[in-house]
Amino acid sequence: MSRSDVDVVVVGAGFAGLYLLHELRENGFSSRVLETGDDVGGTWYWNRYPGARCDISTTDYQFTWDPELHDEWSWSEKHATQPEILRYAQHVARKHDLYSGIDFETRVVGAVWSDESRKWTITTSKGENITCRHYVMATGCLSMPKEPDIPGTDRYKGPVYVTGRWPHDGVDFTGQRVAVIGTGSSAIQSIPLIAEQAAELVVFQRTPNFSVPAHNGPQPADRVARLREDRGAYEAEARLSTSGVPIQPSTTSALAVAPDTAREMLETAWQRGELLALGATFMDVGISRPANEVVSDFIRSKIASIVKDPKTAELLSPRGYPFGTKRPCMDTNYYQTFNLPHVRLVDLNTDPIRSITETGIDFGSESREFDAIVYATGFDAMTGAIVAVDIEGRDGMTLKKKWANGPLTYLGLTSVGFPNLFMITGPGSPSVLSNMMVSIEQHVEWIRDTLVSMREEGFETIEPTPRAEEGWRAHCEDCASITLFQDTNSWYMGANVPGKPRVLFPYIGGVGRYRKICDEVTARGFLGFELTGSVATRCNDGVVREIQPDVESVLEMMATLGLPPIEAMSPVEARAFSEASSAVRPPGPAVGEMIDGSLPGEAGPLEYRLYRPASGGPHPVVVYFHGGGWVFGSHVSDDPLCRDLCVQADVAIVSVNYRHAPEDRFPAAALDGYAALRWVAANAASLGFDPARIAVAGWSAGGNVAAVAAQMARDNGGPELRGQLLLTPVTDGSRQHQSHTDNADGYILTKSLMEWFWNHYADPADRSNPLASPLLAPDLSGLPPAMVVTAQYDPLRDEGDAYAEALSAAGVHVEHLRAKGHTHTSITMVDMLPSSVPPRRAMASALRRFFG
Ligand code: N01
Repeated sequence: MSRSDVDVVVVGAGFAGLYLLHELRENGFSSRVLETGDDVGGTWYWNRYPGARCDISTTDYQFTWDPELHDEWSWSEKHATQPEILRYAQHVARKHDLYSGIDFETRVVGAVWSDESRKWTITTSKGENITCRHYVMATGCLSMPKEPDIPGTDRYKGPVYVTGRWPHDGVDFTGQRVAVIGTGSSAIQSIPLIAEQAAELVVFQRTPNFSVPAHNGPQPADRVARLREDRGAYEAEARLSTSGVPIQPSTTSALAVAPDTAREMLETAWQRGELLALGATFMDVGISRPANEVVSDFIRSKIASIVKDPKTAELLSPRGYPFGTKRPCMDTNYYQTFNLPHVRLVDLNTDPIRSITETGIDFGSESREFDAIVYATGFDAMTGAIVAVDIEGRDGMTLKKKWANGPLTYLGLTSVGFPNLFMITGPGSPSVLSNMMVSIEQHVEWIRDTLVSMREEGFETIEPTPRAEEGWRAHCEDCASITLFQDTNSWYMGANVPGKPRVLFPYIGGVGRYRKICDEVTARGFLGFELTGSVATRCNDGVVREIQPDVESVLEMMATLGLPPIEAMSPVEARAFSEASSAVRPPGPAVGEMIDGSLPGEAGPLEYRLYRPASGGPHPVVVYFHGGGWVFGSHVSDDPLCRDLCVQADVAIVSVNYRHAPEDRFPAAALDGYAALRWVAANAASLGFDPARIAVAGWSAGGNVAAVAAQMARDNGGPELRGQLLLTPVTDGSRQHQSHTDNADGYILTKSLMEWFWNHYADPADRSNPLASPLLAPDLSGLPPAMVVTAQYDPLRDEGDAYAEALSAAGVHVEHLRAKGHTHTSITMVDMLPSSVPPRRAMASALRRFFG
């Protein structure tokens, strides 16, 4: 093997580089690992500041690929210190003879792809050019300290320390006046120890952080017991968990328990001394601001009870951003340190640093001299180390230029225009939102298996397609948008580095979901990748995930329940099942008033429920028809949706219990719908509505009834309608549409259930009647303005789309919302699915527009 031409060049000899080197060798790939430092360890090589520890328990933060390590190595504490973790990395490297595969004190200064040779050329700081087929960045997510952005940093003549580049032989602060700038994890770990030595310590804080006590000590007994009992099962659970640590997800809302109970639960979590325990106490800490406040309040109360000076306690108390959206910290006596007489906290919001000077710091109205300054100001996270070297891909494009507005990757592993470039724990993968060991192992194994598979099939290059990359970006954004992360100035969002684009850099869909997606990409013939070789080219273009992440979670949860198919039930059983399901859902927002009554239908009285907003009337009124396939449901079955529309659109809603099949078949529901509409119009004024502002709305079969009622009103002399809101409506029972097949199964409303509904409702001959299939009406002109909402994963999608298009072609003003990643039912799940909020908001806006 020539050392200057290898199969794979790997940058970085941290845990990722070490494991990858091992796997490359095991699988017969030649490689070079290039490392800037003079030893292995990565993060744990560079971050030697006092107090540096891992804040994931050592039961979880260790390699799993070499089972012998578990017997050979025993951790002395629950949260290992930096020297111990570094010794562990060195032990692994020695045991597997990895040192011999690493070039130390060797930086990469350039990397250029050649389409002609299908190889990368890597130039090193030692002047060497190495060609390689594959180039892997194992450079770590928090390895590039942030450039100083404080005025005067170069003026100071005394010693300056950066936490991420700490001197190897330590620093003695005894008797010194020390300034620490920053209050992130590194500062919070080091401040108590620096305070033990310093004569005077001033901490400069821009944003207070949430920190929980580490309670250092032995490994957690419950985890150790589970590992002893069945290590394989424990590790498998970690790999499929949300954050790479096997924690049973909570099913309790922080808002569903009494305040005292919430406090007790949080106190238990606080005492555990585990980073993830507080956030995992409740299911909605990451997605609901009020739920998050329960946890935030608890931590603030802890700070107030620890820090004696109330003013300092308040300054240390984070406010204005949700717990967990900046990386929470773990400490040993951090808050207690501020009770020491020689420790002072400066709030940079009221006393900003005017300049670092030759001898100290000018801040607020003061000038102070210091014997040493510690910068704990963080990192250019996730992308800093990757773009530090101009990686030049196809056609001279550099990754830095491509990522100017935010990193674009497929799976956080690869990027269009950069064939055969892989990133370990790159942006767009769970990385820093996970236990890094689990994520590193998963990426190394995916890259290893991909290279082996390419070799076996004779492919030389692999590159994602633009469609797959854009799809992944959209999926990452969908995941991020249902969390609280996006409004916080955090390094997760790139907000700590001036000029850095603001996006959520890591993938927040969870480690388990992410792993399944990567495995699916492989199983589907490298979906979203183009592979080329001298023998063949293969491109299996596509998008791996488009479904909204919370919708997918609901589907997964329902799949585990093993529910019987509704179409195997009798109508009576189906109605009971539907009512039982409705009984356990959140109720929806409070409205001004709800009144139940009855109105005359086509063949007898029909029940209705009136929802009125709290605001003063007279309100416009929407006559609403519920879903349930004409077979089940009632005037109260869509309660949460009706309340939500009532509040958001500030309209009155009359939800009607039209007659159901099979007892009352077609056209009973249609005729009742129109009769109810007529009655509401005739009695609008006496019911307190504005008689000039009436619309119809409905979901599913109710959307069908609403559309038919609008046509009947047009054809039978009124009432005049201001609009029709049709949510995933049934519009055509006469034939199959493509979406009936595409979305036949797995999305709650199935093709066979829809057939069951139709069979109960209408004879085949009747299904072409426009009163059953409004799409088939010979003329759609003259109908009121419409909003039609269709869902991507709905068997009814195409007939809804067709109705929107047909209305528009007939000159009707139509707003057509194609709800990406949604199912037939998901948009109605009020207070359950954050991703359903925007489509419902759009529906409420449409109602407001109907009524001017
Ligand atoms: O860096 P940080 P870190 N003027 O970015 C402040 C991991 N880690 O090295 O919040 C004044 O968190 C900045 O203020 P603000 C862990 O993932 C893990 O501490 O931007 N202040 C902040 O207070 C962690 O999250 C472990 O307003 C300035 C601080 O400096 C990540 O590494 C241990 C400033 C930077 O905090 C990074 O942690 C350590 C300025 N110009 C780290 N610029 C464990 O496993 C920045 N700041 C335990």
